[in-house]
Amino acid sequence: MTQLAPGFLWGASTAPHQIEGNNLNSDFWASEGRVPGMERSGDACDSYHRYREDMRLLADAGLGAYRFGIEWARIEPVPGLVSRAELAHYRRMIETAFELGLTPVVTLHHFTSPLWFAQEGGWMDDHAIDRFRAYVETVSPILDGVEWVVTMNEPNMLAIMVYMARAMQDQQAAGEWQSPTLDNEGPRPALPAPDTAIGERLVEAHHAAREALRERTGAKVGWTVANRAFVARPGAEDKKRELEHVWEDLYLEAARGDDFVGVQSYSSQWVGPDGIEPHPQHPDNTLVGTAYRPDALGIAVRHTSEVTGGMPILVTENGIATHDDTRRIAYTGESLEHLGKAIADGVDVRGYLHWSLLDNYEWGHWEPAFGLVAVDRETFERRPKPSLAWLGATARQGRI
Ligand code: IFM
Repeated sequence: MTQLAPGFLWGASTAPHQIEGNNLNSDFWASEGRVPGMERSGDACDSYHRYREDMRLLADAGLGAYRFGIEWARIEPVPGLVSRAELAHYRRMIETAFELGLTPVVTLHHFTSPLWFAQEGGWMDDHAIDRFRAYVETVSPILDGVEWVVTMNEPNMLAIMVYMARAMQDQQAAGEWQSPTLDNEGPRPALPAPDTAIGERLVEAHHAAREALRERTGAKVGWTVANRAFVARPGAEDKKRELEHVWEDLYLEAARGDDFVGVQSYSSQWVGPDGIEPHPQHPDNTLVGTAYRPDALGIAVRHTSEVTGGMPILVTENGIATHDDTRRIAYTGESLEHLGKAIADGVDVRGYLHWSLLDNYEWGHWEPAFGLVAVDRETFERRPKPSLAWLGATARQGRI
């Protein structure tokens, strides 16, 4: 058993576009209507209106932290026009979290941008950094009292999304949409690795946002990185290091100087001399096609700690896409065992936030169910699964 430090955060994560519904002014909403094979987010889980109910479920289960996001496209629906009503909406969310005894972990950018920003040229446009920094400055006042702020979610996956969006625009990519968060190995065509030039631009944006937040808030600032938990076959260590650089280390190195780094882990991937090995079809594979690998979380936090020089880590996402909640509990329990061992070995982990609180919109797909709570998509009724109470009980033990 590993005893956890007092104040260790236990909770769950969400993202605005995936749960709020009707994110009408965002780039992703626009692409949902255009790209074949993409399901629409629509009303999503209607969390824009039902956030109090969501937070209450979490608090009542005994969990103490909630990661949610602010949607840039709502705050600034057209360039320079700030919606005071939307700022007030997100401030109400933060205050609701305080009122319910939840520590808010607030993400400022989770894959989606305003449509106008994308049309202007997106992240590679000359104005991108100034635009993002201005948005961060605009939301800073409503972050009063918030201790944990994530500037950007999974910049490494965002780099792939931005690249894919450009390729689709240039008609270079044909065929059906497939979210980059779905497994890219196996029978599907391989995803491009994160584009390094886009990645470097996102690093610049993160550093600009960090500076703006430090000047205006007392929050701990960091960003979250999707971890592939690469494991080398004998003789493939160099290949693994090469892949790690492009997939995650570029982003982890850029986190040095932050107050914390977010680790997001779901599965692991073998690396052979020729690169990432597709893993075979298997009945244990998850609904997003990834292998069942709860050991990934241990690999991810150890690697992150090594590359960042022992920075404080928040597990900002870990979970499994399955309709079988018993399997979710088994996966999460095993993941936590690996996390506990890493903590016992000295990795500085400050919290565990499960992905996700709700069954939500998985970037073009509704089938993958990551939630501790099911949501009726017509009535929006929330139906907590046994895993919610299980995670709450685990949290109350204060040890792993
Ligand atoms: O749903 C996503 C989330 O938006 C980013 N991290 C991975 C999750 C599951 O694929």
